[in-house]
Amino acid sequence: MRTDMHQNPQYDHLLCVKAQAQPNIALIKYWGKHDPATNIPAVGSLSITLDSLRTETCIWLNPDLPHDEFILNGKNDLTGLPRVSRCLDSLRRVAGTSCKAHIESKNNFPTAAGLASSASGFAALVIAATKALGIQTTPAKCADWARQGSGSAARSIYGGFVEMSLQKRGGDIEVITKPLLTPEAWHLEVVVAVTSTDAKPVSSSEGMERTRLTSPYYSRWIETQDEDLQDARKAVKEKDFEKLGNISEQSCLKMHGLALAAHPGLIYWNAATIECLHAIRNMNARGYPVFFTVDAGPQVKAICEPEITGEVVGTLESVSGVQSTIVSRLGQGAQLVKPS
Ligand code: 2P0
Repeated sequence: MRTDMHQNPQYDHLLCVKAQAQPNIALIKYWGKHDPATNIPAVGSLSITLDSLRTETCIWLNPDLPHDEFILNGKNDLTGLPRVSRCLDSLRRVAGTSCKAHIESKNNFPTAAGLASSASGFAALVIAATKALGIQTTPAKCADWARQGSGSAARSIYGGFVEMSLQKRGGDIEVITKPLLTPEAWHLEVVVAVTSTDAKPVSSSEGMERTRLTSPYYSRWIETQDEDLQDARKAVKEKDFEKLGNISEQSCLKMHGLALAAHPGLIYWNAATIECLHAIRNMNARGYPVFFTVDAGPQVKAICEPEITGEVVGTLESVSGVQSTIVSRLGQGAQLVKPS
């Protein structure tokens, strides 16, 4: 079965399973791991899933392959392959097979540049792979497998507003990801100001570990996260834009303050990033319902009420160094799609 992203004609006769997922943007940030080996986060987080940014992933199981193959955006990705194979290994153990897979994945937005491509990537991979391997599953289980691939990926299994929380069970920590509010329940929009399309110099995993080991603020970050989550959860339930904006900006600045104080300090921003933050603060001070967040990269995300999206785009596009903007509504969770 052929798809538009299909690179290799030898797969024409094999069955492809295709899934899509959208990145999510954390309003209350995840930064730091409780256990790097199992990828259990040190803190809970709360996010919104986007609509117009998209990863599409096709998987072909092929018993003749000696190892997995991973094509990302049309190129053989040997760097990303070990993480992809590790995720597939967990699923193969459940399915009781060792059959290898050929995977082709494509993003319609810059990869590894602070736009959460690993979140949508692993969410799409898990949805496609569980289906291909015939695993009977639930969204909660898919979220947990996606989280083992990339912490933020669990949140992209669901649409709208999503919370990932940590619960202690005896000596263990259980990670629970669940939707809080559908995208239809609160119509917010996101304007992404792209200030660079280069891949970030320090990966999130490496940055988090460096922060955990060297940032003097790390323990306070862990201690204050539950209160931030509680405030944000309440703001989402009450659809209180101002409250959500305040707590989200604070969480973003706290995360970056923490990372800046690591050794060597992690500077994910460029000059345009900071100019955008000032421009958004300035709009907000003039009464516009808009707030910012920034992830481990230089792009700025402005979250706003839909009536002012055009003005937010205009403001951000006039900032020197902004290359383009992407507008998105909130979107649905990861799902299977028909191969084209
Ligand atoms: C988040 N970020 O909550 C935070 C905010 C970036 C800044 O999760 O190591 O790719 O694969 O678990 O999920 C980006 O890190 O990290 C991230 P891994 P991930 O969205």
